[in-house]
Amino acid sequence: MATEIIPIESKTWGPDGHYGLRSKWPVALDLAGSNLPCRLEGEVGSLVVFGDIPKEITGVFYRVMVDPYVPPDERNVPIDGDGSISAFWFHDGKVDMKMRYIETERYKLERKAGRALFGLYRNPFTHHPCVRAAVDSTANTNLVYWAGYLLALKEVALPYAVDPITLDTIKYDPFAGQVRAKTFTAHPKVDPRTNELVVFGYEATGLGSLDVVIYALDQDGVKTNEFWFRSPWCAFIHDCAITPNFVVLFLWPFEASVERMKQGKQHWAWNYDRPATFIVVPRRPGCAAEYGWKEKEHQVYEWKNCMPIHTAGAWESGDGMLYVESTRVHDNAFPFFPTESGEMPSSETKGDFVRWAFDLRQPTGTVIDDPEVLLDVPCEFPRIDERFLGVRYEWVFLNVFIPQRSDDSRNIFQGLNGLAMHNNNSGETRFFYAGDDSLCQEPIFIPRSAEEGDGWVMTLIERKASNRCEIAVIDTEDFERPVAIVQLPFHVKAQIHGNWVPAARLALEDIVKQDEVLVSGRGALEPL
Ligand code: V55
Ligand code: FE
Repeated sequence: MATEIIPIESKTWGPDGHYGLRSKWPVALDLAGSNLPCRLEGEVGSLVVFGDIPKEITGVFYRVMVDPYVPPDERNVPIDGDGSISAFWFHDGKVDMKMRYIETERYKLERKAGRALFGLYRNPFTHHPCVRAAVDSTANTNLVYWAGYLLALKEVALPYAVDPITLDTIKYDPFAGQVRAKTFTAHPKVDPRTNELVVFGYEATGLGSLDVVIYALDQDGVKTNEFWFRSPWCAFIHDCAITPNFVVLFLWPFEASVERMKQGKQHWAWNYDRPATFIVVPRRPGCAAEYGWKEKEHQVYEWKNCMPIHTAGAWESGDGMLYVESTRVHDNAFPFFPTESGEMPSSETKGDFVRWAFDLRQPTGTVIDDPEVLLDVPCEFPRIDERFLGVRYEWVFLNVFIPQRSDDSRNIFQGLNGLAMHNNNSGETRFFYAGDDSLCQEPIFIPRSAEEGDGWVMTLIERKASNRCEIAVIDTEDFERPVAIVQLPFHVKAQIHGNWVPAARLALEDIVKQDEVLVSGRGALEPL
């Protein structure tokens, strides 16, 4: 993170740390070591594969990383910086790779200027006056394929639509004219039963506003069930969960203040007096009536101060309970956004994976019971077999610190060096250890049969010693050992989120069968 200065000698070569020469890049943890700026655009056909990639794996693994194109402001935070896509095309046991920046307004303006014009994360008062009217999205958080577009998402703004094949940036705000919101979550959820994309936006009418909107987009991108309400304070609302009848928003105890932004400071400050808060919102009129809720009513539930970061899934019990599973950090997990007075989280901060229980018959404002701890290790990026999004599921896949390889502290600031596959019914957990000096990223799941959890899990692995990255393909029948390793010929920065899109959904199956190499340099694929 930009706030911590590292000794430059440990990361450079030459008798005096690159002979005493300095680059124009801020010396920051998110721009050094495994996070060195990558900024590569290009294509590699047929990556080296160890083992065998099952032939049934046909589609694209999309990932997005935060990779500032120009040296950022000294106070840059790790979640800011231009979004760059890595797309891995799996077909016939082979993998082709392509990397492109999302050509946001911000990226184009700064690239042209050759220097940073945007200042702090989500703080227009720190931007150069000539770019204050520009879209401030870096599109760096998630990639979701919907209505024929690859949506490059950043929660501060609306989506950028990207061509899923060429990775060309098509336009900003592809669903224009339907909802007056200025923001769109980086974690919309696909409801597999209704084939809708469930969306929310917060700070939705402008900087520091309390307005929140939820709605759905059908498979053609047409909006339904728009519903507006107000947040109890201007909170950081990153992830959500869906059930057939509800959306649950996760409010982190950060607080935005336009006054503080005007002073040239960060958008967010952690507030130890705020509880983690959950807003439960009906997805359609009348669907909460059986719990005694009035029309247009939503409920706010609270727990203690903590940071419930990413959700796995959620379900309704049928007798008035709603359960959501998420990772939880017991303190502020973003030390680059300390409190207003500069108080940082404890370096001993713990993390786990928990199940939150909400009794929908309880009134708004209820403080809920402590969640049940399902996995007591530092973990992040929980994902499930997403055909089960919204209903009770058995299997959770997540990025973890392998207990046997840990210092036993459960400290979240250790690197996550493996994956877990946890069974919610039996309580059994299986681990994949990425290896010494290696870190794992968010797993995605690819189904093989109709049975939940039968298939493969993929993750990007960083090999620190050789300064390279690989993709591990793991069969869920034999989780400890990958069936294939796909080697990248270089290192890419750790990425945040990604998704698997089967070739059938991209309507590419026939093309994929004909072409050995899918990179556009060989003329294989044109936009559909
Ligand atoms: C997160 C990441 C973001 C962001 C807000 O991991 C929250 C959480 C990469 O950008 O803007
Ligand atoms: Fe996220």
